[in-house]
Amino acid sequence: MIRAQLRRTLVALLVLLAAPAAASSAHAQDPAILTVTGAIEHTNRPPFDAFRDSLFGALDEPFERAFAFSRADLLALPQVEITVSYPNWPVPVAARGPLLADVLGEAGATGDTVLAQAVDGYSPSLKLSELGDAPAVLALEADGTPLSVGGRGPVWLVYPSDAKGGAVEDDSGLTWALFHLKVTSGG
Ligand SMILES: Nc1nc2c(c(=O)[nH]1)N[C@H]1C(S)=C(S)[C@@H](COP(=O)(O)O)O[C@H]1N2
Ligand SMILES: [Mo]
Repeated sequence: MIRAQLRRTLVALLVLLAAPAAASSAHAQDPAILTVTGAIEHTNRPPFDAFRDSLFGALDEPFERAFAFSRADLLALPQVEITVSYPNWPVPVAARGPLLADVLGEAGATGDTVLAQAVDGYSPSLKLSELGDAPAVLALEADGTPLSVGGRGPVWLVYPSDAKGGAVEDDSGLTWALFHLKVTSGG
């Protein structure tokens, strides 16, 4: 009687202990959707592999040091929402996700220049000092809807239209379908 009760209690305890472990190992199975490479202090994956890292290879972006983020990793960082409008947009957009600075911080980025590369090869270079205090968000969501691959996702780099000081004509530089941030110093 007492043994059976003890066994039930032990089973319940084990289930409780196992639950968080199961949840975090599920996260570990998530694919990387954004990889930071280059001048970074922290790494969480091996260097470029020509067979496995085929998009990096096709875009001629091999790397030694890399830190990969799953969607869950990006959602685990503080989320910021900025409402942004550009002259060529029909309506303002509320973009939500972690700050670029926080993602670069996680990877221990040491450089000031970031190549923001998309799956279609679009890859503008961004000088972090030019952004000043303006928030740059790695948006996972726009107007409450997750960004899809095929749309602006999986990640869309968004910063306000006046971020770099002068007037802008359009949203060039706001990389959609972003998958790679390459950090360099200077250049
Ligand atoms: N992945 C990706 N992001 C991109 C571009 C692109 O070609 N590919 N074009 C940029 C430019 S030049 C502009 S003006 C805006 C809007 O371009 P779009 O209308 O082609 O989205 O997206 C920016 N982000
Ligand atoms: Mo453009």
